[in-house]
Amino acid sequence: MFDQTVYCRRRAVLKDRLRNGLVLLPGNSQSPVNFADNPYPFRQDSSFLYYCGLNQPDCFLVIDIDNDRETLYGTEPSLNDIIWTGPVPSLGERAASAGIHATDSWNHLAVAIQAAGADRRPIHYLPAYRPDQLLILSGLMAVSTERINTGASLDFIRAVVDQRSVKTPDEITEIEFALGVSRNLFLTAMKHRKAENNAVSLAGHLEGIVKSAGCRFAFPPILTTRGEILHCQPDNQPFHSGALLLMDMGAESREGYASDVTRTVPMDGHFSPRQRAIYEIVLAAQKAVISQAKPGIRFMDLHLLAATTMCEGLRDIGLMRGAAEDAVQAGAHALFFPHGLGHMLGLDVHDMESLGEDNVGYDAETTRSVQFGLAALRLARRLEADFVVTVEPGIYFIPALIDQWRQEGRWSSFIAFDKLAPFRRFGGVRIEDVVHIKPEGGRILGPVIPKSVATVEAACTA
Ligand SMILES: [Mn+2]
Repeated sequence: MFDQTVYCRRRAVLKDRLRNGLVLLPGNSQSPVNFADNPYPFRQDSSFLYYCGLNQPDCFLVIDIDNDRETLYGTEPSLNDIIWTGPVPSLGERAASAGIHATDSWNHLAVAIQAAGADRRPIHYLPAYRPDQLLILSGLMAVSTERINTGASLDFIRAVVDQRSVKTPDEITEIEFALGVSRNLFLTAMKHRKAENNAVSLAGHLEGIVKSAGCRFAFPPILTTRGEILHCQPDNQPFHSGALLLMDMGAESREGYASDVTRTVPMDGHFSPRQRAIYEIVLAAQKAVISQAKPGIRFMDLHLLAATTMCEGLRDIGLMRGAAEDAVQAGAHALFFPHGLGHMLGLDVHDMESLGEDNVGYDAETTRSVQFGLAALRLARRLEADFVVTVEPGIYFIPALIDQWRQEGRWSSFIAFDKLAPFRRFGGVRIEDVVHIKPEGGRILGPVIPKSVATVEAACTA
């Protein structure tokens, strides 16, 4: 964890912002696989990590703003715990490492919350996303599990979003560490893609790299020669030779910071002319966006810039026609680019998504479009200095979508449907980097991972 002063400062900012009431911050519990003593790997709640850095299960932080008191609730290790798991720090020692001076038994938590409720003081909590959190909060607040999340505090959500959106140098260092591990993943995958030759084997090979670095995957990796299936699940079917291998993955640092990179590489080591043409269009869009990214610009406008750049490229190779701006305005580009340009990244790969995508990526000025494609954009609001976002345009050939639009005659003035037949087994290309928004512009974080046609081909044939 970071130095305790980091967490004290973050909590002080939160208290200033919320001004009064009781703040509830439950940590996560172990999640059983098939019985309680056989849990999934533990992952702490990201907001809990942000405000106190403690990475043990079954902790609950209560901040009493009115009385300026912070209390960590939990259970003292028993003799039995020590017999089975060895010496563990006491609750007080854990709290002290986060700059928290009071601790209390989990059994007293309900009483403290009920007392605040009886005094009609505001009780702030975030929406729960795990069933056990939902049950705990529901019990403590005496509100049904169906209604508990509707009572989540919007003031608290907004305060957390404002704080966590702006990354400090310590956090950037963590993200860059994760990206360093991710670079090893990509170089290894480029080298061993043929020897492993299916997603399950390749993922297993890569997981060893992540674990040896003391990390984990920030999300299940996507490794597929069917890139047009956006979240293709790994299987043991051989990769298609001659196809493009789309790899979207990232390590998570030991402190919980994510990384998220996508590269698309030729299985055979060299791009075919058709693959290269599409690849260069996506790359041009990604570079155009990164060169324009800076504080004050709306991410929605960067998404539209990516779409326009790709429509121009597709027009140049005969797959689209007409003015690119008109095609984008109509939404015709979404046949090839049906997802959003990117998202915030931090302690979560889709940072703070559990607080509600609209609370993170949209605001009073920028509301969500209902247009197919644009509606999937997770982040649209104006960027600010020290935001960290992904930039991940892509072009896909999705036969079911092409067939449906063609049948409906949808945007046939912009799309050359008769030229798409040779692309039905093309798959997709996506190129993604993590970008730090600095006052002077966007900076790609982490060490360089091969991206140009020449460097990708070199890494794939080394
Ligand atoms: Mn991403």
